[in-house]
Amino acid sequence: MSILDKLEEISKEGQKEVSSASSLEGLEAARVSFLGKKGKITVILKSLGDLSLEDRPAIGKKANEVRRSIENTISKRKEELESKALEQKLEEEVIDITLPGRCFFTGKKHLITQIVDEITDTFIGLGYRVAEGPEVETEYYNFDALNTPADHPARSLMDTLYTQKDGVLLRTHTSPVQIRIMEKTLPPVYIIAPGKAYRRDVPDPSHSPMFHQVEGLAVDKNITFGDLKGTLEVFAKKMFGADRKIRLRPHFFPFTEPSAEVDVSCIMCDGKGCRVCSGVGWLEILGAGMVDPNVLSGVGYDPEEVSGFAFGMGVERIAMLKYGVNDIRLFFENDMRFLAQF
Ligand code: 2NM
Repeated sequence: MSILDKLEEISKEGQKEVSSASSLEGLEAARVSFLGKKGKITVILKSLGDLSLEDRPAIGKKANEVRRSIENTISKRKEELESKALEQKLEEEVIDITLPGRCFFTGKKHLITQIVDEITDTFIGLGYRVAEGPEVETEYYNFDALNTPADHPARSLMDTLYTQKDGVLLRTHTSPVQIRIMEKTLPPVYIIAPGKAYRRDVPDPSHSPMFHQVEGLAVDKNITFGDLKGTLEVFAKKMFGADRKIRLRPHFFPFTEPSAEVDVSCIMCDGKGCRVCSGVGWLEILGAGMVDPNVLSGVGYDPEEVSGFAFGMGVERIAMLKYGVNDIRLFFENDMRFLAQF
């Protein structure tokens, strides 16, 4: 076979291999096998020097034509394969912008914390300061300083959680915080004490051995029962709606005299009577009264000089009324299906 025929054969073979390359890798392999250092055409071009002078021009010309034509085919095929690869990549990466986004739960404050914050903010707006104190208290601050007699049932092992240590207990209300503040501060005093309180209760729909309280205290010259009523009315309207009314019923607490329980007109029926208020039109929201002179003198205040009012509320109770929750235990089970609703 003549070299020209051989070149013609290599040309056909090269065109076929290059055109049928199905990937960029395959195309490169084909290029190397024809145009690489030891490629079929390169070998012929390198051997031109061994040919006779008459044969050399024709064969050289043909070899160069074949090389150029294979090069052309390679670059055309390369373009085709590259655009095919790009198209495939674009198809794989296509984004459906009509799909709804995925929602992530961002977390939020526990409902009890929300209510504590809301109550706290209302009283900060009225000029009160926030006070905190220990949850493990002494019998003195929890009972004695609050005018609670030695034989009062609240002190019993049935109602109060005592520690191993004599005279040390878990506070049953946040009032001891207010005693501690009064002991070291001269009047005027306007404070609220939010925090946890503990009682020896078996859990049921309305009892939990740990619950939250916000208590308030105002001591100043000429503080009256009217000041107490006006303050609680502002609070009740802020918390339950501007249309709410309040009423005070006589009650007894060891630390206040006179004392009252405070009701808000039913948030469901506005006082007409319904299932929520058991037909009476009123819901109990807190206890309150004028600070007993014994409590004032116990912290070194002169009951002839100053007077004060105090109140206390259960945060879980407020939350249950406001949101229609019927079991206090739901607040402490940490079921996200419940908590995420608020
Ligand atoms: C209540 C009801 C009435 C109260 C009294 C005091 C203190 F320390 F000033 F004496 N703090 N909180 C009080 C009064 C609490 O809770 C139902």
